[in-house]
Amino acid sequence: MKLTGVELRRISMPLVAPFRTSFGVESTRDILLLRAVLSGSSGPGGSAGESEGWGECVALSDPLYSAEYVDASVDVLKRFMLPRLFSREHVDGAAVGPALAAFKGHWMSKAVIETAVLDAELRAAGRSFARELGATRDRVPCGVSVGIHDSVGALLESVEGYVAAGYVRIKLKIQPGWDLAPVRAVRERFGDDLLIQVDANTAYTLQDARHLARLDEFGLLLMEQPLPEEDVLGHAALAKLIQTPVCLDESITSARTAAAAITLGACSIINIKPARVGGYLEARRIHDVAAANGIAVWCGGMLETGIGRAANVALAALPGFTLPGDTSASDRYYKTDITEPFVLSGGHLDVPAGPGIGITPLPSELAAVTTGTEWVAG
Ligand code: NPQ
Ligand code: MG
Repeated sequence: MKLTGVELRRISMPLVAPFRTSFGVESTRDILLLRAVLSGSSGPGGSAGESEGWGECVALSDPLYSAEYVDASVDVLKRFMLPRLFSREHVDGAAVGPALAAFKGHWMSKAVIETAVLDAELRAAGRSFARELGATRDRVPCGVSVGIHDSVGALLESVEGYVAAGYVRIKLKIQPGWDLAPVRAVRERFGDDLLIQVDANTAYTLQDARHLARLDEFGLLLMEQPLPEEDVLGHAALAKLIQTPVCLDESITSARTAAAAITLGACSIINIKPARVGGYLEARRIHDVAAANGIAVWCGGMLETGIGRAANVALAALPGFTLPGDTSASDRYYKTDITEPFVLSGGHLDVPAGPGIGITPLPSELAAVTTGTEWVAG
């Protein structure tokens, strides 16, 4: 197959409520979607030898979660990544990572093009993304990420709604000044059986170890990324000082960094976000490394639309994903999704089973949120 062109489409998606984390608050997601067109395909899904696939770039508007941001993604794709792929006579999903390996970082940009090419390839072959990755389940249990609220009362009201909706695990965003009180309140209100974890998005330092140990009494599943991205050794030290299992998110950018973090004792659980590690194929390698080391993994989320969500749900169906992920239903974030919505049923989402990622944007919903499109010809 040859990559003949790519459509870069920007959409603006209003969130049902502002989402606040330790690094900022956002009420609208400005998202880059990528539609890859490949020729020379054969198989049930390919019409006239042409096939297309979709990917969603999870980069945020500002470089606050990680160094990446959405305008930079457009730039690096157009200027460096797409030309390199267009110059190849043969491109398929497995070839994208190696072809782009010389470019440092830019994991989210690498992930979006790899995913779109994989989707196109698998659609043409009539094979599902979930099967291709090695999924062993047809539905996955779902957790929800709950932002920092203005008051504990408002937080309890939000959590109440998510528990009523059926979410099997609650993740509370924390930061200095918003940690012990909200966690205690949620634990007291909903009882010891509720699965609760916290995510600090790098807001603490090792000096806070004694304070963070005060969360031990609440029986949390895990504490996600309390320290800076580069502070892997700090996490290893912290893990010895607290009872709550340490989980890494931002620090894990590849199977190699995952192996190092595990060896150093910096984490006993990993949040796998495919886009943060350059794509679903590297995500699967991290899953494999973790499984071989007895490390549990779960699938993170970046407030994806149905396009990104479909692929995440497929990954979350792999056997090593033994903890519920941030694979929430569409209505957790958006009143109207750009795909058929993902709806929670008994706390689970179904894994799409159709060819490729198994879902495509609905033309009218997509048009309604589109702020710009650009065709990049190969
Ligand atoms: C995390 N995601 O696990 C991220 C952080 C994140 C679901 O908690 C707008 C504002 C978009 C804040 C996407 C979840 C965001 C955001 C992701 C935070 O760390
Ligand atoms: Mg996180």
